[in-house]
Amino acid sequence: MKNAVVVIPTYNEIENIEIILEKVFSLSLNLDILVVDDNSPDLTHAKVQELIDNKTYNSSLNLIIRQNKEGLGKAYIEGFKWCLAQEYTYIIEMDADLSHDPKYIPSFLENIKDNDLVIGSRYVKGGGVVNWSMFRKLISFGGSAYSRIILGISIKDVTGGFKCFKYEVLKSINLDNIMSAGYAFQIEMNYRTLLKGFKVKEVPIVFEDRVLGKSKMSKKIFIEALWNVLLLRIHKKDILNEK
Ligand SMILES: Nc1nc2c(ncn2[C@@H]2O[C@H](COP(=O)(O)OP(=O)(O)O)[C@@H](O)[C@H]2O)c(=O)[nH]1
Ligand SMILES: [Mg+2]
Repeated sequence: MKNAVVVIPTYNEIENIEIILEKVFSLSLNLDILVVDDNSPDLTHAKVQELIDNKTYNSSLNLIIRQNKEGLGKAYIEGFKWCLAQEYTYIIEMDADLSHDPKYIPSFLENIKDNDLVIGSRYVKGGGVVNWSMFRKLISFGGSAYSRIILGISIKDVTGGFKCFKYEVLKSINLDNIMSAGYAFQIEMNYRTLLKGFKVKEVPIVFEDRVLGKSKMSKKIFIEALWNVLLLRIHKKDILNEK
């Protein structure tokens, strides 16, 4: 088994990609990185390919280019399948836009030893949000509360995208059955992890809104999340019986 990999989905992150890669690799933690790009028109993937070709990070940097923009969930599923095939013990998810500070990765890797999923959480003691609009705070906090109530779970930050899975968790979830393409993906992965009986821990992170590039949040993604939480609850039994 290999050690740990950080999966970073990208869509038009040309201003951020080099900075985030440098920050993660400068932790010197024996981590690999997989960038999953949905054929970004701003050529984020070409920048990554250039760094691979120049061997800037030896062989630690990897890239998957997908044909079309299909949402963060689909990008992660393809990335996770690659990580499982490569047999990484720990698989970390992280945004490219510098909202997730890599300085928390050591605490994730420490906590994952006794847990199966570690979630970087804005809503536990010590966590927080910096520079987000009132509107985004409301969607995020409200979305977590809504999911908690409908799904009957106790995770405080259900929608966050900075987390660390053990290999066994991703291996046990049937990734082809994931319904959510947008940000509901995060909720769905948490729910499926809990239903499998795995141990989940939240560790505090301070999330900072992006300075460069644009958010891909949309009304469609928001509605999918509301709807899919209900679908997940309705299909709870099927998910429990899934192989
Ligand atoms: N590959 C891929 N990445 C995406 C897609 N949508 C968003 N992302 C990436 O997912 C991460 C989170 O997206 P972002 O727009 O920052 O979401 P926000 O922080 O909730 O506003 C960023 O790294 C995006 O580039 C997509 O459709 N495909
Ligand atoms: Mg963001």
